[in-house]
Amino acid sequence: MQELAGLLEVAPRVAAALARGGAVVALETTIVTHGMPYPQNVETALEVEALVRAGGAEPATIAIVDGRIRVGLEPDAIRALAGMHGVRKVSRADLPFTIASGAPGATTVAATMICAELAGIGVFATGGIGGVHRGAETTLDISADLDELGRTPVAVVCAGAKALLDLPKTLEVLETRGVPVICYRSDVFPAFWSRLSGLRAPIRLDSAVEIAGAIRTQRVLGYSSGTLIANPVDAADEIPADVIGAHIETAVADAVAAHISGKEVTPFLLDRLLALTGGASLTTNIALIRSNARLAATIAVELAASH
Ligand code: PSU
Ligand code: MN
Repeated sequence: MQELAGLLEVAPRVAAALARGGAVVALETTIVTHGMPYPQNVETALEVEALVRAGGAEPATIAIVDGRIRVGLEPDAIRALAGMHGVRKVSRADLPFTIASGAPGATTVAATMICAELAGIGVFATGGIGGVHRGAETTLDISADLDELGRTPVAVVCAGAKALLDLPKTLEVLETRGVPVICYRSDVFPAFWSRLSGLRAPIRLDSAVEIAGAIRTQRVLGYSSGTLIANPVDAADEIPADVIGAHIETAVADAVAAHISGKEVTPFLLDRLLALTGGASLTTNIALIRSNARLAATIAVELAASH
């Protein structure tokens, strides 16, 4: 009989941090293989690990390598993954098959949450979550990230969701799934590249201490759902909603014209926006991930202190 231990390899430094009740922050890899071009993807992945460490937490970058879930990739393994061609984008539905096949896989928000939970990690930093796509009323394209947030008890720190999604519907689905959506120091839900989406923050909290308190209470109540912490990108780094909005319209129209569907939609749109903004979307993307890594480390340290 195959056992979980044989499929899950937690790096000794991560296992040690967890064993002593220390702070650990999970990090995803789809952002590396499908979300950013080389070499910014590798540079950002390594820098984010350094920021988590500087914040007093142990980083645990997650991917599927050689038929196992690896929790806590070392820099060489991150570089290797980023340099490979044909790495699979792995969400919940793909995870068992990818592990069984032995092929390399990069985990999305949904799959990273599953792996973090299996390893006992409760806090995870990323850029943006997947959501309800525009036109979902006919395509039914709704990211598995939303269902995962509704069923897996991991706190995900993000910069909101991209305005190329249908943000009102994304927030409705999160509410239906019972996911607390906490906006950090903002009355408005952030829209990834922009600080403002025009949508009211479901919950506003202004400190990591308060956020950790809310997460702890959620755990004590036995909720099986995750928590979403939406951290607006710094004003100095944002692309205002009206500027990015015009490019998003173009990118979405291009995706429809090119008949892009399924898992290719998000990578296609990100790539188009990179070209349409002359690289500015990537600069903002990197800035917001850094900011999310710092906040996630602070929250993880708070949670560990009250352990
Ligand atoms: N947003 C980004 N970069 C990314 C993603 C989202 O700015 O790389 C990735 C994340 O891994 C997220 C996934 O979980 O896309 C969502 O894909 P889909 O919509 O196919 O579920
Ligand atoms: Mn989809």
